[in-house]
This record gives sequence, C-alpha cells and structure tokens, in this order.
Amino acid sequence: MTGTKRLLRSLKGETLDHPPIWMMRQAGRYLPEYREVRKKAGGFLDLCYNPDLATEVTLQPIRRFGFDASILFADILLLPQALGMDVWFESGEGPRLAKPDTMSDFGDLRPTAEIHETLSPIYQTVRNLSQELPRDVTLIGFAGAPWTVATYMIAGRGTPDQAPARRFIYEHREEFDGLIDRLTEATIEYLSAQVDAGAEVIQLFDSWAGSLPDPAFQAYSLKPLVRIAENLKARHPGIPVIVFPRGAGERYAEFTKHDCFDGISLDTTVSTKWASEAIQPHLCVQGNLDPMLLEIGGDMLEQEVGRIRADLSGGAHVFNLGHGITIDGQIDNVHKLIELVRK
Ligand code: 1CP
Repeated sequence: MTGTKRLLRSLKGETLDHPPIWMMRQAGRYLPEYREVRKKAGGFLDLCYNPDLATEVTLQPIRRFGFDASILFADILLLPQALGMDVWFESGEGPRLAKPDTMSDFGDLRPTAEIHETLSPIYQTVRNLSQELPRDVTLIGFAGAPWTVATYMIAGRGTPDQAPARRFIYEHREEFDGLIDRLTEATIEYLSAQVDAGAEVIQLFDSWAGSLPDPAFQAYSLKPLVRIAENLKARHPGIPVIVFPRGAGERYAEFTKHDCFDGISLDTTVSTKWASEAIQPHLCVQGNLDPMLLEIGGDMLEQEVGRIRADLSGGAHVFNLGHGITIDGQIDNVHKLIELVRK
C-alpha cells in the first residue's frame, strides 16, 4: 500500500525509527551485473532507450541490496536530445552535445510537444518498473534542473567550473533566458509524463547549482525549480518533489521558503547539525554520506553513518550519499552501510 512506503512517509515529514535509504547512481558501473548489461546494450544511450534493459539495470540494486527506493535508469541529457540536440557519449570520456547544422541558436529547439516522441521508451521503463518493483519500494523519476542541463548544452560537454555557461549568461542574456524557459517548460512535460507512467516521487538534479553567482542563482536555479515543482503539483496533487541543489551552500535555506518541495538532498559540504536546525523543521532532508567512504569502508564508514544519523534523528530524514556512488565503490561497503542505517 502506497501510504505505508517508508520513503513516502519520510517525505510527508514523519520521523521514523531508522531512515529509508537509497543511493544516487545506485545502478551503475560499480556493479558487475550492470557492466554486463551495458556491454549487451552497446552504448550508454542505447541502454537508456531500451525499456527492457533499462528496467533490468534499475532493478539490479534493488535485488542485490533491498533499497527502499528505486530511481529510474535514464540520464539528464536525454531531454536536450529530445529537444533536437545531438548527444553522444565518448567512451572513457563522457557526454558530448552539439547543435545539428539546422540549428543556429537555442531558439531553434524542437517544440515541447514533440519531446515525447524521443522519450516514450523512458515512459515505458517507468511503466515496467511500477509493475515489477516490490510493493514496499518507491519509484523515483527524475530530470536535470534547467541550469545544469543548460551547462552541458552550452559547453557541449561536462566542465569543471561551467565557465562557458556562466560566460553565456553575461554575453547572451536574452538567448539564455529563452533557453532556461524552454528547458523549464519541457522539464515539466517530461516529468509529468513520468508521473502519469507511475513515478511516485520526482527528484530534480541541479548538480551545478553551486557554480552560479548570486543573484543568477535566484533567477536560474531556484526560480525554475520552483516553477517546475509548482506546476507538477498543480497537475499531480500530492506528488512529492526532492530537490538537489548541489553546492548551494547557505542558499540551501532558500528552498525552505517554498511549499512546493518535500525533500532536499544535501551535498557532502552541508553541515548536518546546521541542516537539522535550518532545514529539517521545514523539509525532509536527504543525505549526505561522502561517497568516498564506500571505497574506504571500515571504522570511518561506521563513524560517519552514526554521526549523520544522530544529527538528523530529530526529524524527517532519508539516508543517501552527498553525490553519486563512484565506480570504485565497494559492494561489501554498500551492504555494510545498509546494515548500519537499519540498525
Ligand atoms: O558508461 C556508463 O555506464 C555511464 C555512467 C552513467 C550512468 C550510470 C551516466 C553518464 N549516467 C548514468 C545514469 C544516471 N545519470 C542516473 C540514473 C541511475 C542512478 O542514479 O541509479 C541519474 C539520476 C543520472 C543523472 C545525471 N547525469 C546527472 C545528475 C547527477 C549527478 O551525478 O550530478 C548528471 C550531471 C548527468 C550527466 C552525466 N551522465 C553520465 C555522466 C558521466 C555524466 C556527468 C558528465 C560530466 O559532468 O562530465
């Protein structure tokens, strides 16, 4: 029964005896069974667009570890692809994006109504998962935040400091505003379709929020995220939304001023003591173990899990990492982590 799922209870603000747990990037290359399916699929994008295989890799960490939540296997860069950009993955390097020859600027992106043509296999994966997941596991859908997606569209790749996108804001303000608007609108449609297909919670990844100076942060991180969450809630009353404004620092507190968020994912730099006072009275907090500790394990892992749990035990908490698990994360340490959280 939906009402008793532990993740949903935490997101409603309930303080549980031990927090529900899932991990960002829980399906991925640290798992041998993922690497196996990935090989079979061909490329990474082929895997994302193959509902049977994407369903399989989403279920792998659930079978192996029994997490409380499952996150749809897909990528934040599928949306720019659906909007007409060329997207590919250079093996051993990472994503690459380019405007096709027919596109002179971001004003030439495809109309929002056309994204579903490309993204329909993703909705099929969500439908498969809502059938196949164990009944106590919550299905999380997701998308990238407009700012984070824009950084990849503008630079054509991942960058250490998002300099090309930050430069673009100052040099092409009008075009940038238009791009953020288009991404915001398309993200609402994309996520709404995920909810229609069976996603029970939505997480918004603003992985590069921290690189925005203020007040650009207000305009290009916070504002579009609020618009997305409010629109989703208007269309799907009660759908819980988790936001991950990675690196936002003291600006994490800004998110508590808006009713449209149910949870906020803390990166590793956020003090859990501070969060317990500034954030947790308003919002469920998620996080924030250093993923490095899943490479290290041992006493350090135990100590840190204990500290995070103790600091956040006075309110609603979802245990997670401060960012995705790394390729060198150890499977034994993930088992140990779950045992420590459920103790
Ligand atoms: O070769 C492989 O198998 C690729 C590794 C990989 C995986 C497993 C990529 C490439 N994406 C994913 C899946 C993914 N990406 C998921 C679903 C799986 C899960 O969490 O279990 C999610 C939620 C994402 C989200 C994502 N993609 C983000 C936001 C979260 C974050 O990590 O900050 C970002 C920034 C991306 C872009 C992306 N996709 C892949 C890579 C290597 C990157 C980062 C590129 C860069 O900045 O250089």
